[in-house]
Amino acid sequence: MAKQQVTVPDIGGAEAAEVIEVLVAVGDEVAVDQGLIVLESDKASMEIPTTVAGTVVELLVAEGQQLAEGAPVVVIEVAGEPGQSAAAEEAPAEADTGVAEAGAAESVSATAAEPAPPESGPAVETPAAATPQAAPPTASGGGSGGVYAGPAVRKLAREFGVALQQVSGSGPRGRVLKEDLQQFVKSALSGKPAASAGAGIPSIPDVDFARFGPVEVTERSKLDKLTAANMQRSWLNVPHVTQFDEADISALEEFRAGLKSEAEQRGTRLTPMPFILKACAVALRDNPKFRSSLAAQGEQLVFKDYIHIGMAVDTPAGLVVPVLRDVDKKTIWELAEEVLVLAAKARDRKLSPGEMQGGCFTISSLGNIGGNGFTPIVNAPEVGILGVSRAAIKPVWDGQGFAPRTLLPLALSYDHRVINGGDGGRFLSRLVALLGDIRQLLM
Ligand code: CAO
Repeated sequence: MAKQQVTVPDIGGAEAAEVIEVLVAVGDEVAVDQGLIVLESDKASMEIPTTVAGTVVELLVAEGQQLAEGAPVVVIEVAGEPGQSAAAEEAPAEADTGVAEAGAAESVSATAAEPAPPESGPAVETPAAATPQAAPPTASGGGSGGVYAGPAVRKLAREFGVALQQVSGSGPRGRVLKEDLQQFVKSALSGKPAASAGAGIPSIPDVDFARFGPVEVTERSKLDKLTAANMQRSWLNVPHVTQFDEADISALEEFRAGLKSEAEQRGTRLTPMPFILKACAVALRDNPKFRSSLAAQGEQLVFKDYIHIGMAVDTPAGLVVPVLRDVDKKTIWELAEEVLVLAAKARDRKLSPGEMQGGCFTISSLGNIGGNGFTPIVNAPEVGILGVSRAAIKPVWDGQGFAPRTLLPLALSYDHRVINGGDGGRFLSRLVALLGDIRQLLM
């Protein structure tokens, strides 16, 4: 089998460029156009592809080396029948075949072409044959494996000594952008916690509202500021989808009304919330993805074998989310009591940190306040949240006429990285069925 040496093509006028990533190893099978190394000059980073297919038998470069046009990169034992395998040989009109003897190996270099600017174009774009490519962001190398980032960002991270896993990426598919890295370094230097992903987005400028009329300025509570940061982090990181439906809770409401005096005797209050919690527990049991969380930079899903549900509570100090544990194992009366206790504790600011941790899913009910729908923000790293609005009696066609039914509007938001529309539809339909016929909660 013939051996051929692949050399560095014209790299867009740069005298020399640094090898910032070696993409192949000895023994690797490579196809035509597959990237061999990533070079970075002052102007651009570019992937140097092979013009021949075969097996890498010699690696002639190392990271950190400066390479100029014509420098040898690898020796490839060409695949296929001798004499007919090299793409460069078969397309001499397109490729600069500038063949030179290098030991037993012929030398081929990639076509001279203007390198694209770094980080341009989608990472999956098919490269033009035998042309230095603007290097796509990779998820390997540089001690930051699993992180999606371009070579320029990787280089900068190396220079700063930053492990890219620590940086939240605000680019497409969570890619770490230069701005994310800059923000991370800035935060680290200032001693403040790293800003949320999206640090690269333009900020909204401060406006002097007093120019337009009298104003009053107040300091925001710690809780308010924490909630704001959490909301922004979730909103920027999680691709949200929200699905809507209405549950016919006429029978549930009748049942609940019948239990009013028993609730009084027990010294408690029975709102729709315990039933909604129980219905969610059954739907979560049956749809495990809704009780999962992403881990290892999106490489893994952690499925939780417990059903703890957070409940958003509106308090004068701000929003808090206590977590009811093992909802699937508790009775409606136990849940009713726990809702009252946790809501009271939340309003009195008596919740311990432990009582606000460990949720798999959240319910946010504005049923006592009003509105017929809203799109709740997922409480990341959870992947789903149910928004409950105010039930109302509406005419519903029963096949013969319109009948008054009590309908409860539900909005299910979820993380589309984990849950697709089918999963979401199944979860919500199950909830609607469970709340429409609460006997099913026993099954
Ligand atoms: N439709 C119609 N009525 C409803 C209802 C609904 N979906 N949900 C509750 N109600 C009724 C209750 O039945 C109760 O009336 P009765 O005593 O006559 O039965 C009344 O509204 C008040 O209920 P409640 O709010 O005190 O109790 P709850 O169990 O429904 O909810 C809690 C508890 C803590 C979730 C709620 O008080 C709360 O704080 N909700 C706000 C959550 C929030 O802010 N979410 C937004 C987060 S994002 O900013």
